[in-house]
Amino acid sequence: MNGAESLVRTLVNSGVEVCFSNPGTSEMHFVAALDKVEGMRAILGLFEGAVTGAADGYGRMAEKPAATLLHLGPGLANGLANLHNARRAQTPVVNIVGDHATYHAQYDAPLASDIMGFARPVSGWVHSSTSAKTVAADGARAVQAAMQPPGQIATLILPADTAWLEAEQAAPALPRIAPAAVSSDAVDRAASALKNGKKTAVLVRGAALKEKGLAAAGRIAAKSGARIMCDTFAPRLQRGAGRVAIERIPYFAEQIVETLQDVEQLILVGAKPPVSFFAYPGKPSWCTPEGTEIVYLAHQHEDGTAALEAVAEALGAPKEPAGVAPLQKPDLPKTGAALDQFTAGQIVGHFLPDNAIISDEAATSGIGSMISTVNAAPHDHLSLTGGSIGQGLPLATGAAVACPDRKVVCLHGDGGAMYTLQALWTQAREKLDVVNVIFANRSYAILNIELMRVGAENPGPKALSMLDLHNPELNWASLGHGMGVESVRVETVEDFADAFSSAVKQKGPRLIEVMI
Ligand SMILES: Cc1ncc(C[n+]2csc(CCOP(=O)(O)OP(=O)(O)O)c2C)c(N)n1
Repeated sequence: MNGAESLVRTLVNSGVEVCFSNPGTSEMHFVAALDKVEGMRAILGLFEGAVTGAADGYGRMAEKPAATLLHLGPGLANGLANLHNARRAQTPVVNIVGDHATYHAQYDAPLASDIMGFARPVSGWVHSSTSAKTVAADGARAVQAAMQPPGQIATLILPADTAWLEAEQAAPALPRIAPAAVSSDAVDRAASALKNGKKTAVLVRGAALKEKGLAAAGRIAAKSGARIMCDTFAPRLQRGAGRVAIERIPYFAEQIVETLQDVEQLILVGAKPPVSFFAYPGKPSWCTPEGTEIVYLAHQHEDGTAALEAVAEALGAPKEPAGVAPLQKPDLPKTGAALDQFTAGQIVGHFLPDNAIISDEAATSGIGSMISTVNAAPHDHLSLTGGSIGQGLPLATGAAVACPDRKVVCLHGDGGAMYTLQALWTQAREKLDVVNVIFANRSYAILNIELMRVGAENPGPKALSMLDLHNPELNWASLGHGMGVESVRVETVEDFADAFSSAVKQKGPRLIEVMI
């Protein structure tokens, strides 16, 4: 057995079942090992941003890492933006990055680069293997590191000779590190804060945004009247009918300030105090009102769900949570209504199948669907966690690999979707069950808003042309078709309702270009 095979066997032993790949010469032994070892699905992405974004979507839904296979420094660098988003989402990911053979490094061949330097800012754990005999142990440590709560990126650099030289054996899985229990002091502090009569908000992030944590938070709300909130961009939020509906913190600083103006106590569960996404001249960055008491109930590596349940018990909260969303699918828009994000959102909410997964990078077109899905069928909502656009299509791709029995709906701005549209090809090749809805406003619309907000005065034609996508017009139906995805363009609410309802009924990838 060579080092590469010992690594693939170790990854499988450690529960890694999928490798999203874009390999090159230095990864050929790893690629060859994929055929020798049972239990590792290999999925090709045609750009590394599609590979790393898919690993993020997979990890958010499977709650364990996929591996990526990336080609030296440049391959990793192409994937960095979506690794940045994955880091912000605290998704477990194991990157395997090939490198030149150890003895080749001295010659500074063309593909030599500072791989460590590329890897460090996004990785919680980085290691470069030094011997074929240690690669397996390194792989087991990488998986353990990726799974360390709350989840992080582990990057293992694999010099080509450590892959091709003789290894001894695969390594067994290392123990999983469980989320830490919160101290009883932290529970007591939060419970007494919730009893002191002050206006309180509980801000939740991480695994506690799944049904169980939300139910505990809803019980706390039922007893104490506290508001339950989540960040604007939560990695994964379970919502829709039967779930406790929680308030989402708005995007712009002044809206956050307004939302939080009455809050006297902010209890944090795996979350940080909200700040403005960007700084703007004359506007606050820190959005929690001055004097607000900040109480840490659970840190990110701790078990937020158990902490919320313990607080609910300590308060003597009723078993029934407050704020459970009833099933109330939105009506379809009236015939002849304009096709915009709100009518499109109604259609999405109306036809959304049970247990769907929404990958949301709809940008300025996202509010309509957020409103229309509060009381839609229960679903998971995945958002753009690190602000680096081009996440949505790959994320949907990875989520569909993780959850083959669930429909994935990807809602995307046309500008962001252009960054990683290669993910469509992977969806077609793997026959993944994704409905991609592209909001074709032919604009970087959010930047038109930001241009005004930052106080850049009198934008001229050059400035405005930097935010405009009209010339030439993208044709998403053709782009999707060209990558093997059945695609259609719609211009009316009737056509979108037809296209979306038929796409969710069938299996396999579809693309709908919504002209708004
Ligand atoms: C990697 C990266 N590059 C550039 C940006 C800056 N940026 C933010 S939003 C945006 C345009 C988004 O356009 P689109 O997806 O069409 O959504 P819209 O704003 O039109 O709703 C750009 C270029 C970014 N956030 N990330």
